[in-house]
Amino acid sequence: MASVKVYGPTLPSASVSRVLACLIEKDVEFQVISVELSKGQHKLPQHLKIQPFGQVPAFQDEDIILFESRAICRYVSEKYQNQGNTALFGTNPLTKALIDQWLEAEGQNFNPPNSALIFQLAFAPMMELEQDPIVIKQSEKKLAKVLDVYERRLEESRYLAGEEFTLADLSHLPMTQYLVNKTDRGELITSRKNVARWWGEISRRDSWKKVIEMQNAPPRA
Ligand SMILES: N[C@@H](CCC(=O)N[C@@H](CS)C(=O)NCC(=O)O)C(=O)O
Repeated sequence: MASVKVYGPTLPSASVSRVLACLIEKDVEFQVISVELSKGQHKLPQHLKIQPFGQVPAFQDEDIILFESRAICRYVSEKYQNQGNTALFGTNPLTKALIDQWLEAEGQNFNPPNSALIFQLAFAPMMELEQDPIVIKQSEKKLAKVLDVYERRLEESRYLAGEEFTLADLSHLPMTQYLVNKTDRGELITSRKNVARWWGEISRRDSWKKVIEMQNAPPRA
């Protein structure tokens, strides 16, 4: 089997990390093709052909080209259904629907306030931009409400979509990692008993540890 290609930067990128974690869970061989954001390579015509919005990741499996990290993860899980973690995207219509439901919750409910908070607390200072205290307060409040829903859900089931680790959980890894490790608001996760237990379990998976190792590896020449 030829290896699939992920186009992404050497620096950590949440959307690229989501795809890499999925490929590792599914035991799919891959190579990362360097697209350096700092050099504007994601805006070059050759990259726009595979990611028309000028972002990373883009993904190639032989003659198939895809963008959007969550769509790539769904494709990888279906195409390589019988290898690696076979429960990742469910095995029947109901489990698939439950996984999709929580994947949507991640993209629509969790990610917007979480990304806004991370941008304000971690990236704005690095980029020497002024922080906006109103955005910080509102995002924290919104995220807390979302996590209260997660807390109730995770009281009744081990993982978001049921008793198995699935794409729904995996999709939360990159941005929760940022919240816990790159901001001083990790308590939003650790102060909620079931969310904290869930985060502990999913972040200790071998697949995620490998992604972190790749992120910490010295940049390629
Ligand atoms: N919804 C997209 C988001 C992609 C995205 O925001 N990528 C960031 C890196 S994590 C990027 O390319 N940023 C550079 C830019 O937008 O110019 C996905 O999940 O693939």
